Amino acid sequence: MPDQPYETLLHEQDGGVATLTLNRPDALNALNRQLRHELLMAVNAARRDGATRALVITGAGRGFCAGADLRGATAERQFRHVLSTEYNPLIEAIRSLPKPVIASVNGVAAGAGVSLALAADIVVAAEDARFVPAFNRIGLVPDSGLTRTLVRALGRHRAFEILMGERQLGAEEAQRIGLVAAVVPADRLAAATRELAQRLASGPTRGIGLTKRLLNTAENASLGDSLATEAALQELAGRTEDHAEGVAAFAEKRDPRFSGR
Ligand code: T3D
Repeated sequence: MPDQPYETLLHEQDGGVATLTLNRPDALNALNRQLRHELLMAVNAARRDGATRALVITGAGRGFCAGADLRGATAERQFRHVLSTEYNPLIEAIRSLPKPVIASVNGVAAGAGVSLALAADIVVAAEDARFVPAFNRIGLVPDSGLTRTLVRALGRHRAFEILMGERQLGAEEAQRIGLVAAVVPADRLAAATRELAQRLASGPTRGIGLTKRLLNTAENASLGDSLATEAALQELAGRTEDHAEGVAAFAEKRDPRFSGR
């Protein structure tokens, strides 16, 4: 594979960490068809690549992602088709990726850019990052999973207030309400993201992937179904080399060295 197989996306591999940088900075990394396609290809490539044990998504320049590319937008757009075939598969690919996904929000996230950031498993943001739902400012409804994410995280009243853009949602408030895990000075974002990603990439990858599956299931499941799925996936996690290594490390009073197997 060439070093840079994409045109609107930069791919960087550092040990077990793959970083995808949305690279249309002049448009604040707005999602045109090509970027949507390349992002989906890259997430699927990370799924297949056994060496990748954590995925970072970030933006080039001063923005994370301004949502759908509005340049040349017309009323004739096929919204349902584009959402079903491009945005939704991307969100599902991120949520179901059996590896941790970190959104490193380096500036403004708007519209589907907010949905993209919050589809990640953990969000780290620069102090000057902001989350602008933006949909209703152009007469659209939230999409790419944002209504579900916000209602579950915040309840419907707060979700409504945020979706109406009643106030700017800055990084610190996003952290306070639980959407963002950490807020760091802009010049520390890359390093803080790298540290977190490397830590996650050296974890028990299969167990982490199974944990994601459990969280996805738990969002909809009854207690009985959750308990049964936990038991079934524990059977899988309990047979990994990383579980054996974790137990051995405990007995030997040392840090575990997880291989991801
Ligand atoms: O059709 C479908 O794909 C359906 C799916 C829809 C999902 C959605 O995401 S709908 C929501 C779409 N996004 C927006 O409505 C956000 C539009 N942008 C903004 O509101 C503002 O740009 C921001 C709040 C994000 C940032 O504001 P600010 O003042 O920091 O930057 P700016 O000056 O507005 O933008 C900088 C440049 O980026 C500017 O280009 P220029 O004039 O310097 O050449 C601007 O046009 C460009 N840009 C920003 N957002 C977009 C964009 N270009 C294309 N598409 C954008 N979404």
